[in-house]
Amino acid sequence: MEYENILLGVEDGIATITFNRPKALNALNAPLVRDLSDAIKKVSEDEDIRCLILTGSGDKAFVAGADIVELTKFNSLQAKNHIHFVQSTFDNLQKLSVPVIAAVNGFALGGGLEVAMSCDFIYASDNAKFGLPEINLGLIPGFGGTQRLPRMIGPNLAKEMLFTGKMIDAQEANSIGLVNKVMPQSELMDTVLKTAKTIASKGKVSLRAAKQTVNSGLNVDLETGCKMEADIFSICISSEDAKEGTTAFLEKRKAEFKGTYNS
Ligand code: CO8
Repeated sequence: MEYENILLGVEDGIATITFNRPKALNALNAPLVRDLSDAIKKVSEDEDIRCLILTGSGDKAFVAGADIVELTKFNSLQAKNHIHFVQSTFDNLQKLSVPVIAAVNGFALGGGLEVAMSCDFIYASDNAKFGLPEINLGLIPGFGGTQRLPRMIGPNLAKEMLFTGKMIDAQEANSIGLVNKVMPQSELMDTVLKTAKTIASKGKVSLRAAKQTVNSGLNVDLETGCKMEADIFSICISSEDAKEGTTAFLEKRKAEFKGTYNS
């Protein structure tokens, strides 16, 4: 399906969503988020998709934040309704059963950083810049930034970024654990695709289980998390993928995962 504000492509089981408003540095307005929400639903319904990549059009920005022109038109109630819609869209992104990689190719500010943090991990080009600059607008983040950033980099560093509104470069983002890998922009998509292909070659059942166990475990104490791990492991072990993976190891061949629970 054609969208006005994003591009959705699927090749060899790997889907790519590209934020596509380059003249506004891919800023997130309501029509773009509606497109994103629909595309996430499509990805969730397509059994053949094994991995999703998010990136931005052009060589300057991933997403430069919420659309500031649009947000000046919201009253309090409209702002709250819009925020609920965007937050639920980012939650749906985070809860997708397939792994999601953010390929950050430039500015990831405000809502741009918030959408990147809703992905499973971030690879960045060396020109990328990250920040929550809402404080400079007399605002705070509204799409999960006050919650996800401290969980990712700790409260002290997150508060410094929130209170100063400063941007950090890709190297610094890498050094504080916000970004997994930094590379020249010309290598970003190839590197992300390579990782996506590695992920796509694994068993769908165990990928989903690994993602779900980490995400759910982050919200509970260690003991409860380990119990969840045992429960989810016990479901995994009876899957066809697990039989194939262990049999392939013993037969000294490459596993061919089908992604089904029952044999
Ligand atoms: N919204 C709308 N338009 C934008 C945005 C944005 N966030 N960012 C850039 N643009 C537009 C510019 O206005 C400009 O348009 P034009 O060519 O028509 O003048 C074009 O993109 C290019 O931008 P610049 O000329 O500014 O490019 P520079 O290279 O000089 O600067 C920056 C790049 C540093 C990224 C700069 O554009 C900037 O600071 N942008 C704003 C960043 C920002 O503050 N983001 C946070 C926004 S708030 C937010 O994300 C969440 C708030 C909570 C939402 C609640 C909703 C109800």
